[in-house]
Amino acid sequence: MTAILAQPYNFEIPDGGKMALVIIDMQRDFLELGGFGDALGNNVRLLQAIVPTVKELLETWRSLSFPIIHTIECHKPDLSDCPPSKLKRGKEGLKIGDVGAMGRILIYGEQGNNIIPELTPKEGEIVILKPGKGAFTRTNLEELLQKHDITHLVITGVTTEVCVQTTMREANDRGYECLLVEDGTESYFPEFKQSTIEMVRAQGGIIGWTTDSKSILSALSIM
Ligand code: TIU
Repeated sequence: MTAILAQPYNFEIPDGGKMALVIIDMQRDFLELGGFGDALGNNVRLLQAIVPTVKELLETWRSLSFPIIHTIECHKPDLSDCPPSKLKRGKEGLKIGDVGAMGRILIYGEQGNNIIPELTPKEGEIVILKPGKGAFTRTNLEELLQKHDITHLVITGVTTEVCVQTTMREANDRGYECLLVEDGTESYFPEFKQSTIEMVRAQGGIIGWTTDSKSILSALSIM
């Protein structure tokens, strides 16, 4: 069996395309000015550095016909799926549903809510619309993973300590083997990214494994 060099130890690649690439919330709302990330007071430019890495992984997964899952954090236009606690957060005039430079903030279908053009999903790829931070909460992700016989998740996207870590924890508790791509994830807070990487792989991989994209690409190239 082929394995990916990872920490705290090698991550074994399952046979038969059971390893999905998960790309979390690579939306204009988090990476560009005028979106949700910006409205929360963050420097969104920090997140743009991982786009080429995630794109390279995406193209590799496409070339291997391995499963691909994109997620979008979003809410319905009437906000009926947004808990009051989430809605209340943020600055007046810049909350979820308010009109920003790219349309209504974090609302499905608005310009700012789209995945960035470099990573636009193709037909046949799974797209999960999620109202929470974790991709399993109030979505059919688990059902889809079971339907497609997916057991391993290679996780990328933003932000490391919020939607990425929450999703990874949810997946780990459901029995999925998760590998976090260190150069394929980013945070508005570099120290939070580093801590997340360390806490995921501590205690013998309590939540999963971490590695870099080069190790993944090199393992896949000799399969
Ligand atoms: N604020 C922040 O860091 N993240 C989010 O609100 N959502 C995601 O991480 N996608």
